[in-house]
Amino acid sequence: MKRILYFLFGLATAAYAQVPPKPYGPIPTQRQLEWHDTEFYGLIHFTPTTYENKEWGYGDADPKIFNPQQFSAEQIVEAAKNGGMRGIVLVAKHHDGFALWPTKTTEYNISKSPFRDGKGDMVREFEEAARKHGLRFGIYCSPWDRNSPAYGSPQYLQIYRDQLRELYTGYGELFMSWHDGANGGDGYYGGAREKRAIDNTVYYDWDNTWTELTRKLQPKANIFSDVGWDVRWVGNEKGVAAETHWATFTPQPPAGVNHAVPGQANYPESPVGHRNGKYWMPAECDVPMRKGWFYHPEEKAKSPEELFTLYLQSVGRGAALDLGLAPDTRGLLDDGDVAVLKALGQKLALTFRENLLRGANLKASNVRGYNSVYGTKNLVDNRKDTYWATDDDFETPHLTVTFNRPVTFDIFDIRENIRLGQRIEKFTIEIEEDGKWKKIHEGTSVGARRLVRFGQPVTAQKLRLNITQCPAAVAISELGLYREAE
Ligand code: FUL
Ligand code: CA
Repeated sequence: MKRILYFLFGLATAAYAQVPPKPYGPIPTQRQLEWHDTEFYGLIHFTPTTYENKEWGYGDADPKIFNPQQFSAEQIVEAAKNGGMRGIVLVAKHHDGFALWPTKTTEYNISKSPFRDGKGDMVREFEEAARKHGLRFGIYCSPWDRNSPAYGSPQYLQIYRDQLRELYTGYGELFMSWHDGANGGDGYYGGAREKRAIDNTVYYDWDNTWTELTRKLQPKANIFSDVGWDVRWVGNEKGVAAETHWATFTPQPPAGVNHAVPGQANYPESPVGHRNGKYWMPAECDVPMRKGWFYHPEEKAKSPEELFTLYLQSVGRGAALDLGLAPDTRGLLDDGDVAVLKALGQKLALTFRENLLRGANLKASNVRGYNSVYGTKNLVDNRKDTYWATDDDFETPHLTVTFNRPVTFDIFDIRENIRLGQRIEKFTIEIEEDGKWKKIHEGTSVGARRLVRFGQPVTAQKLRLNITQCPAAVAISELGLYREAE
């Protein structure tokens, strides 16, 4: 009898030990998971507006001024790649309405410019360069169009949708469809030169555009806007998420509308998100590398150090960094910008080259079902699908790290297995000093990634991670300890 009981108990634990933790709250789709992996990408603004030295073209610039004689998508994409970016979003049409591809939808397009004798397609050139260098490609097609005579009428919506259709069908798989909330105002509008107001809660009919076009033609494209369907705007153009960043969010529809629409949601909560929000809708942190989104000769690039800090405050908070790149009138990135990107890329690569935790002893206070499938070795195998998990009733475990000898570090890296949702709410990091535990950090949300910068080098032989608040079993994919490169 006893043996049978033991046997049954054994079977039950073995079965339980195979069961992964249940997801907590909303979880990312496959397309969002791939977006999280992209982490850091670029946003390129280059239109006749560049030649006017403006930020918002009025829509009346002569296409003849768009004459980038040395244009090289290769140079720009390579610089982005050297900077550590994994994707490029091209502004295929900005508010000025000038299309960078030979569209059938408007005369106001690249074929009317001297570029490649009117036979050029810049969307194609960027797309090809991006794919050649292994970067993902996405597009931004501005809904506001200050050139179109039809803007403001129902006819324009048709034009805008046709533009999206051309972009969605002509340039391979897109990882993002970027839409901004800038809406209406004054413009050229085919010569009318007037102010046109639209009701952005209904005019663009986003539900149908995104359901009928984007989802069908580009199922891998993450829809971005201030309240996009996949990725939300962080609510500032500084490139930073809040210290606590929840990937979950509940958009609040404006009064009288039953769905939230872009251009409406400058919520104070956008940088933080909503704990236990209704949707998985992580933040994108966009910021130009220079002061403006377009190139202006008098402005200069942020330093590699500033950009590295922005990386820590965006990617390092479980969001993504979208860095604006501005080609100059030659059609190239400024040499100084190229050098800054190279320095940034080197700093990122050198900093994260060697995970000091590899080779250390990692001992957890609990491992799910005593099963090595969920053991701590998963924390340093450089794979997101393998993870350390605890039993369901074990929500506040700790993990003790012991090195052979004292090590010096200043960056801590932790990633949750977000396939199971965002779980951790609070954690602390301690080091052993003179035989006693000393707290060196208190943190909150983790999600896709949390990078902790200690501000000064810390030397220790023993370190402890305490998960102090978590509503479910812990599921951590990766841990790292690094030394910031000069
Ligand atoms: C905003 C636009 O109004 C700016 O011009 C720029 O394109 C920025 C990235 O998005 O909504
Ligand atoms: Ca892993």
